[in-house]
Amino acid sequence: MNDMTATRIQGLVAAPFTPMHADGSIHTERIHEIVQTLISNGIKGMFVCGSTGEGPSMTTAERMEAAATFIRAADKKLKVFVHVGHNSLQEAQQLAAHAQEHGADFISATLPTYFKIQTIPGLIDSLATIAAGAPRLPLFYYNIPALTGISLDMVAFLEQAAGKLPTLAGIKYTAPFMHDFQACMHASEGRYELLYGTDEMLLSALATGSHGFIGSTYNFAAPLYLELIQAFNDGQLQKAQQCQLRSVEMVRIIVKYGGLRAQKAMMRMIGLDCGNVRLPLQPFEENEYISMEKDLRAIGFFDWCTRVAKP
Ligand code: MN9
Repeated sequence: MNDMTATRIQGLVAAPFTPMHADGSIHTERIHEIVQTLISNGIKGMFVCGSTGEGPSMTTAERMEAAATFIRAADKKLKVFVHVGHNSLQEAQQLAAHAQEHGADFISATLPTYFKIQTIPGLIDSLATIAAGAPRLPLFYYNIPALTGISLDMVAFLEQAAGKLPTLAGIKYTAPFMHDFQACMHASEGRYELLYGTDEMLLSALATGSHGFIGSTYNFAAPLYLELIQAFNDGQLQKAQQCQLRSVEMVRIIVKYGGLRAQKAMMRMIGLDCGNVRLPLQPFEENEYISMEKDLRAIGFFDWCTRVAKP
């Protein structure tokens, strides 16, 4: 482990939704309340402008404004990861520089998804271009093959990156390949930090020995996952399994209603309205809202969902 990675994340990092007004513009004033709610629900960090935050749908100026506002609102009480991935590596580099200048703790990046990277040296060189914008910030490569269509061998990447990417701290790993995730934890003499990103498989990741998790559902179901982690640490495997099953049932409902668009609507259900998704994601309709709320009630969601911090 190098100096850059000396502080390892223990616990949950939420990927907040970017709150939006009805016209799609960013609801900057709502960000403070979102951050306070994460803090009061035991969350350790935030991953801003990622998939959940609709970063790829935002302009560079909007991303900078949202990131700066989240960082200010966190006021050092949460670790802040700023996602800077962009189809233009130069824009990504500028986003990285902005994140460093505004006090982010980490940067993370996917790579361009239009012209996809084909080789590990190409991946390393592209990440180096982004990292040049923020030479003081640890960098996490964001591996999410289901969305990027990029699925290079992450073990080989970590083995080859050592020495070539001095700020590389690890990978935000969002894929169900648990054996590969575990191998990454031990690649390059265990130098790198692996943060797991498939919330409905958190228990499986715990079983591999991991202890840092980044995801969308920690925005609205943090108590459930904290109970899961506690049960696992106390050796109460059956209880941990029950908690995970609830998460699996919840994610099945989320998937039924279209994934991210449905999750953003769930924030309004818990009392912290983040508005609708913007195009190209399909706006959530009122009739879907009523029907999904009924489905969530049936699995007891409102008994173990996040409690909103009232100012
Ligand atoms: O990376 C998120 N993945 C996507 C994190 O956005 C594709 C996850 O937190 C999922 O939203 C979550 C529900 O499937 O596991």
